[in-house]
Amino acid sequence: DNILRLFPDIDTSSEALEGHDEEQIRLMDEVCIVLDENDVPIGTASKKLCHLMTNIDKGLLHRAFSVFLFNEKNELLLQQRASEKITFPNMWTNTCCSHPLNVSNETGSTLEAAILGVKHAAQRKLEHELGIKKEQVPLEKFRFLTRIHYKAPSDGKWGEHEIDYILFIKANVDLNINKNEVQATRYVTPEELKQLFQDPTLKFTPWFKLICQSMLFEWWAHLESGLEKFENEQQIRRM
Ligand code: DMA
Ligand code: MN
Repeated sequence: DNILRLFPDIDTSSEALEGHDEEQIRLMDEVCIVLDENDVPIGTASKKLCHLMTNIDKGLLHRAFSVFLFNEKNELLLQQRASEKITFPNMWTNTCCSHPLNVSNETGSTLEAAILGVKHAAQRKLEHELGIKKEQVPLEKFRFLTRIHYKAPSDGKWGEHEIDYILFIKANVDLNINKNEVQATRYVTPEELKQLFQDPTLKFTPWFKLICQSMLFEWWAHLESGLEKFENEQQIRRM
């Protein structure tokens, strides 16, 4: 991890992973893109290092994306995270989230290149988590809206600190759920989603709540016409 030069006193111990699911531990070796506050890549670090609260508290920030997928009826596909997930297990959230990795087609320094990079990463993870074939979610169908910079603890040890690229896509897809990632899915209308938020037995991820409380319902209302005016926002929204 070259990140040790930038953050010399970072926590690199592995005890935080003890007792977790083996496959999810393996995925903690993925290499994320480390950013400064303006979304400029400054290095790379493992997914594990990027999600330890002790490191986040030292300023470690990485690039991420959040996909919101809608069917032909403009219903949003939600997922409930698997109990095996190390961060935010069992919580309901938007269709798919993850990180562009330090691989050639997912990195980018300019905003334009970074948007293309997260679209490639989105295709990869829609297939990995939900079994959606790339042909059903072609790159040109993704619409980039904006970037959200937020920080959120999960439990004591783990959390998120990301610049999160928001991607909308309208596509009818076939699902083949990876149970190690996702325990349930459902499509919702805006009204149904608002009802779900009233159910005290359901837990939602912090980023999904932030997006719902700010822009989601307005963007959603413009899915059929007028979404262009919300697309390609240059400014990073700080939340
Ligand atoms: C990380 O999502 C990205 C955001 C926007 C929270 P995640 O924890 O689902 O990532 P992964 O599926 O790679 O574990
Ligand atoms: Mn993350």
